[in-house]
Amino acid sequence: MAVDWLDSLGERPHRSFTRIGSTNDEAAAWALAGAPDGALVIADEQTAGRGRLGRMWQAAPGSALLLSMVLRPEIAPEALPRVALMAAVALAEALTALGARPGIKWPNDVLIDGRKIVGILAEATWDGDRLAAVVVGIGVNVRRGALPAETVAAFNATTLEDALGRPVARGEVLAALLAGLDRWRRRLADPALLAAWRAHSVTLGRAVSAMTGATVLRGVAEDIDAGGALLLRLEGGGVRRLLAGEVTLRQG
Ligand code: BT5
Repeated sequence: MAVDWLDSLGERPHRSFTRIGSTNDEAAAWALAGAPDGALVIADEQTAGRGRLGRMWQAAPGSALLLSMVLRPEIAPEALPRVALMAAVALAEALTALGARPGIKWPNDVLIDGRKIVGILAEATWDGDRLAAVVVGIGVNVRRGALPAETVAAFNATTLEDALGRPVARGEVLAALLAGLDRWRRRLADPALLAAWRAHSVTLGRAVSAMTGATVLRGVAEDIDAGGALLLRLEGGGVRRLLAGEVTLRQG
């Protein structure tokens, strides 16, 4: 792999690959073998990049940021969703610093102009019933060719180069992102994290359809709570607390 964009890794323990199955799998295996807090796995290409629920994450070789960070947070299991919220905040801030105007769609998609530019996949690694580590995997569409043209439309996706209208080096994005992750990963319990998430949210205050399992709920996305759950004020009255799901923003 070209080393120019790896300069920002500095002294951080890391493993970099030209091609790998999934950086999340490599990071989880490394975590079990003792990878320290903040260790990073990064790749130019993934042959089995994963999204949530077994979905695929696609990226053309060499044009996206594909990485996973090992975290060893001291948090209760019910606070685990905060790790993905934290990554979304770090990404929103990094993209803002680069000149874009990103928004976070619950739970942790980062969008620019309503199009998905980032995917986040946080997975806990257990050692028996003890939380050993959390691996937070991040894919950012950086270069214009990061996705084949037909998938850009099918996924309603975009790239940072398209959003900014200028060439963007992956190293630029990596440096900004690592600064944000290092700042926020030590502040998982800080109410300021939720405040920063709210400030970047494009979901709160909006009429949404939320799909959880096979059920579709309609209502207004009122807030997130301390555990990262979405509080949905239902059209028929009452508030539902959603721990996971897909949200579609509705007009009006
Ligand atoms: C996600 O899943 O958004 C989490 C993706 C995490 C990817 C990173 S890359 C580094 C690390 N290693 C891994 O193996 N994974 C992580 P989800 O919310 O389930 O969204 C997946 C859906 O997004 C797919 O079904 C497509 O519709 C769409 N999609 C796939 N590739 C995309 C891309 N490059 N840009 C935008 N949308 C994409």
